[in-house]
Amino acid sequence: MRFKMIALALMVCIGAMAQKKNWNTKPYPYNNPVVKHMYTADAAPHVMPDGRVWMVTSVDHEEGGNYATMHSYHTFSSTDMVNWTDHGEVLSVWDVLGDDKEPEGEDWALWAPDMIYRNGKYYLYFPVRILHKDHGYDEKKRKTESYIAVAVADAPDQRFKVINPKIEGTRGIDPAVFIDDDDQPYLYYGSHYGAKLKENMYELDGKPVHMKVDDEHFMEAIWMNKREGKYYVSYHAHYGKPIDPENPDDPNRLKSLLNYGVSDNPLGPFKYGGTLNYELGVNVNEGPKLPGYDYVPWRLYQSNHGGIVEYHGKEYLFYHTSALSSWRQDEFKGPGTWTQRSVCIDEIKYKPDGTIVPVQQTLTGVEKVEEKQAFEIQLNDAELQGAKRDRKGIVSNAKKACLLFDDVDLGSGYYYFGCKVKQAANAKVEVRLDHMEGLLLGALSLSPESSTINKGIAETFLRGAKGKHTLCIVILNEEENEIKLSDFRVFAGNAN
Ligand code: FUB
Repeated sequence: MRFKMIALALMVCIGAMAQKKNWNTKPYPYNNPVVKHMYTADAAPHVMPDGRVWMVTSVDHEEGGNYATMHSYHTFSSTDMVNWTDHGEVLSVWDVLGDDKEPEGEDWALWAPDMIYRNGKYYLYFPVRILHKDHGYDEKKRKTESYIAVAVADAPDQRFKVINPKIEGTRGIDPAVFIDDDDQPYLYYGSHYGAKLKENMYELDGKPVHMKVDDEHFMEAIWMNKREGKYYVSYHAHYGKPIDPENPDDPNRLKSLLNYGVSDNPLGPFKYGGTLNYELGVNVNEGPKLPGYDYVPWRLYQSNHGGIVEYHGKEYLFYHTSALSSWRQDEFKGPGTWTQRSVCIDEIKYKPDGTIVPVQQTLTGVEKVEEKQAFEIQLNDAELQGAKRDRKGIVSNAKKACLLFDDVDLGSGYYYFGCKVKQAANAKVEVRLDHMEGLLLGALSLSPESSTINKGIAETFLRGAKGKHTLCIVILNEEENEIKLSDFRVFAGNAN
């Protein structure tokens, strides 16, 4: 037995380092991972204005294996969480370098990205990770450099164009972008950093905050999720004790989890909440077990990267495993290697007190989402408080005005609100549930330029817009300049 354990530990270690060939062409027999024709990692999911869930992913390769060969991003979209369309490569390292060459002695790679919609544009945030080869690949001596860059496109399936090759003030990898209900965008990255983004979305607004997360295992891969008014930061937590060949299942052994913390503030401090996702391949009930053991062949201790999205009443964790490459390499007969990862999706469940139940990793994946509601709700004839109607829309110069739309059926979720800005000024437009002080679902920040930006169309993401309600559009207009708005829409309730 002792010999068997030592042999297994060695197999796992050697397996994790060596590059195995992916020779097995048999169709992969399970639903998770969701993309099977290529290797995808580091998924970042969001609901976009077309009502689909989009994710941008890093790409792992058949050859090369090591993370220094990660050079591009793909986007994928789905209407049901099960079937995913590959929209192809949207950015590569060559778009960043501007020509076909890496500078002498440097090895450039693009790691975990994120993508978000704002004011008619899609912004792709990505880390540039440069390995200086002066000391070869000697782990201890080599120098690496990393920072965050931004690219922009008019649609999430188009080629992105770099608009800021290095966001000043950033250092580190794994950017995640989050827009709060008051319309303030935030960028998270590296180990513990969070910062406000300027309205232009490609510069930090002030100094980054070194966020307090009370978990000594915090490592990287921040994701921000807001639920019922609380900010949930989740991240890759690394436990560093090496595997003891005498005790390979020691719970304190080298491993990677996703843990989370909770706060009332998007920049923390965060109180440790627990584990969101166990080690990859652990806690999997179904499927094959490694011969002679009670765990799956792709149980791996390295890297764990998550993204969370709410879609029509359920929350989903996007993470990656190497189940697919393990199948291609050994048909599940030996331990998987950490060479290629693939995106999996499973449901997140909460306890009534708001704590997260660690995700049950599955091979079957999640149930199909089937929505029958209309794509768009056209809003007509609001009751006006502090505003009046003219031929072109709603006009107001009051400090605070309110448009009340009765009986709006938001069903299982409508994800965007929009309107036309005919005459603009510095003001805030808030979308609230039921009344002027009701739950804030989203907001628009208007400026004198808003009537020309995105052809005057202003849009915001709505968080938590479901069920039948009165919708209250509050116009906060401190300077009391005249504002004219029209064509109010609530949309993305179904896939376009
Ligand atoms: O995929 C490359 C790197 O591995 C990511 O940036 C990390 O989060 C880890 O997943």
